[in-house]
Amino acid sequence: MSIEITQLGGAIGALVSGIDLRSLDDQTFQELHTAWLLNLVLIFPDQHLSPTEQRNFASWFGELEIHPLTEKLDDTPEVTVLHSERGGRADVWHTDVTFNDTPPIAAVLQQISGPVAGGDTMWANQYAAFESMSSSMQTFVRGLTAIHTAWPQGHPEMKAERPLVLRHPATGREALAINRLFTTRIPQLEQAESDAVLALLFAWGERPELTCRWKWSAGDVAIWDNRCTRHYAVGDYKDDRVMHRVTVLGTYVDPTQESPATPHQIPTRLSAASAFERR
Ligand SMILES: O=C(O)CCC(=O)C(=O)O
Repeated sequence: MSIEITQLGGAIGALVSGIDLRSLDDQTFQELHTAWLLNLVLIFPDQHLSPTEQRNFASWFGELEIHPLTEKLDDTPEVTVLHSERGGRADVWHTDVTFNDTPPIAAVLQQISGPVAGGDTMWANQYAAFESMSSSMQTFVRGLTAIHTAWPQGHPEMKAERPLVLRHPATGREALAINRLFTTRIPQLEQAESDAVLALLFAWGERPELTCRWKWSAGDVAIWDNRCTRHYAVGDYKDDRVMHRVTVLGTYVDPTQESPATPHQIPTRLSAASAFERR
């Protein structure tokens, strides 16, 4: 397969053409994986994957989640359905499931049907968010942790305290690791200080210069790296919008290790609620 990769935004995102996600081989996967680590979000237009094909593609990247709570397909439970008219809207900048100690590493999203206009998805590069700070600010935030909770989904007891800056296990780059949906507090600071610093850092990581945006057509597929991005589903549409999503759990798989890059076993493990459920 001879694939072509072109940048989508200056800071994040790439379009991949000349590929059929149904028939990956080890070498093509390695190419894709490298491009994914480099661009953080890959878009594959016009793929029209069946639920099984979407699940199989995602399973190249690691172990998959079967979500205990969300609407999913009966015969392919790894596929969650995001239906805008049934609450499947995610129009707040977020990173998925950061209230878990090991949030998912990736999500594979496909548009099944969408509005005539609007309903784009945006992603923001959180390496660039960190790297564009002054060194004084970098030093300050490196010393902090943040509390993340699932309160928007009605589960404030589900929480994690994680460093505010995380080093990506594959690239070694540091990324700002907070988001306005789930991050509630910097415990080292007084409440008012924490509120002000979080407000600054939320906005800092959402600047247009850090983002790319995809206008979907049915059958388009995206995969993002949840360890170094935030995303936002723009809520500017009226018609129904249906997306299929498969989540790759936070067990990192290093494709350079000696085991061949073949898809992972489909697991039966359950894990915590993800972002779109908050309504
Ligand atoms: O529907 C979208 O465009 C994004 C969905 C989303 O935010 C999510 O799956 O976490």
